[in-house]
Amino acid sequence: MLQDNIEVFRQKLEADGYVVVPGIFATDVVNVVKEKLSDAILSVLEREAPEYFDTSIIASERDVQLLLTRVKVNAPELAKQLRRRIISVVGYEIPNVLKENDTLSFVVEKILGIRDFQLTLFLISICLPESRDISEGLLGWHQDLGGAGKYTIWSPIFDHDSFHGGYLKFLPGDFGPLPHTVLSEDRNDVNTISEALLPNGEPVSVSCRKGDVIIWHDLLPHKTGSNDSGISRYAFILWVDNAAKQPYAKQ
Ligand SMILES: O=C(O)CCC(=O)C(=O)O
Repeated sequence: MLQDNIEVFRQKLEADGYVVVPGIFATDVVNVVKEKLSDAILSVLEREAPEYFDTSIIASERDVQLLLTRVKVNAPELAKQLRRRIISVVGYEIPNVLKENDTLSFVVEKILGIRDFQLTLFLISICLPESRDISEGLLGWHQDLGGAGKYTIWSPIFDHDSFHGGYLKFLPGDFGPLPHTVLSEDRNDVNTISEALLPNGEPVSVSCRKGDVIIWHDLLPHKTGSNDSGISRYAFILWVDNAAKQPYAKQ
């Protein structure tokens, strides 16, 4: 199935700057990431917000994810701080596990045209419930600009009910580097292109299912799609590039 459609995916990426490729990560691979995330949520909550660390309600992994949602409802500022802490605890591991994945290697080679690749960074994206703006930790319009790799690979950890609204928004088009002038909520996040400087075009909303990936190239303007649902949304993000290239920090 993947093999049969590989050329279609390659052409879609070339034409629009992004592509959704289904069925890349098996459940056990996503589970490794999920367990790391759950551990990080629990350890940060226990240490930094013990009033929300309620083990009696933790019957399943899903409940662990809901703990953070509960903080956002009761204490939005605290939720933002915890979100950053969780990202810093869990955010920069695992590329080696994922790099061993044959399906991912196949995709990188056949769709991105990179035979010997490096995954330089691993980041968990946490989009808290009812979040629609960079002041709430979403990333506004930006280009990745080759910061950590030529392409970004984004994959959700759960199937989520804000699926249809778009996990990400893209502005397809052939753009060079655009000025990034708006500071993001967190100095470790990327800066943002102001709406006034955004080129004309029709943004598209893009989602996928757990195990699928969304891939885009580093000049494609994109932003986090809002989370209009009542529960947090989680994804992992990889930057991929030629192994021979020296990685350097994201802009
Ligand atoms: O997951 C997100 O919120 C957006 C990720 C993104 O835009 C990026 O990594 O460049």
